[in-house]
Amino acid sequence: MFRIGAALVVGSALVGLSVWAASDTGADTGIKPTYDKTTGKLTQLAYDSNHDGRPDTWTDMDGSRPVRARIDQNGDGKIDRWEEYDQAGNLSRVGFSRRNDGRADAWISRRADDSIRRVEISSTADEHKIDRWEYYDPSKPGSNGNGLLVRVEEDTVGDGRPHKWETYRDGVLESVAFDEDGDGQPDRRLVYQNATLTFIESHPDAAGQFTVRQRVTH
Ligand SMILES: [Ca+2]
Ligand SMILES: [Ca+2]
Ligand SMILES: [Ca+2]
Repeated sequence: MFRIGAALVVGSALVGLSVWAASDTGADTGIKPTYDKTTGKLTQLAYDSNHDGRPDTWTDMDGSRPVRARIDQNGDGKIDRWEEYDQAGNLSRVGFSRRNDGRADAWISRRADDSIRRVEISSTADEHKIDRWEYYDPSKPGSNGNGLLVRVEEDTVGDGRPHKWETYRDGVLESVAFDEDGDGQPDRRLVYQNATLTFIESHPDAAGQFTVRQRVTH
């Protein structure tokens, strides 16, 4: 579902395409340009990417520069992919709808250091209220084409900061830490071995190191 690799390819293809369309190539391309009536500047491109006669990709343009795009990838009439471009016309952020309800609720930004990929998720589909962060290692295959899940952070109280932390090893839950007093620092950590709860750590010192470690007997 979150194929940023493919996303970036599609993005650059779109940029190429938009420049191409801007040079006015005729009607058979499936691309419909809209121009500002006063300035004559290109403002939008509607593109029928799968040639079914209906546009599915709408790119807002600032002349030859793409600004953002709304895409209905599966043709159900609801937008399911949102692309944002930087000043240089490079794809900078992609939004998705995990619920497929026509509203973006998860975003991936392109970062200089792409060794770990972060997906920002909003349970209320509000890009200003991110309350879940998922981190993937794209060098390892995962179940969703986005790499292997390595950790998750969750804002459980709605203040914009994480209060729950999960780590994964080879895709299996390794630890869950909780912030119990709302200061943004973990107070208790559950440690799993072979997917079995093995230790409960608590009483962190000033440096955040847990000073009490209890073995869980089963
Ligand atoms: Ca179409
Ligand atoms: Ca759709
Ligand atoms: Ca705390």
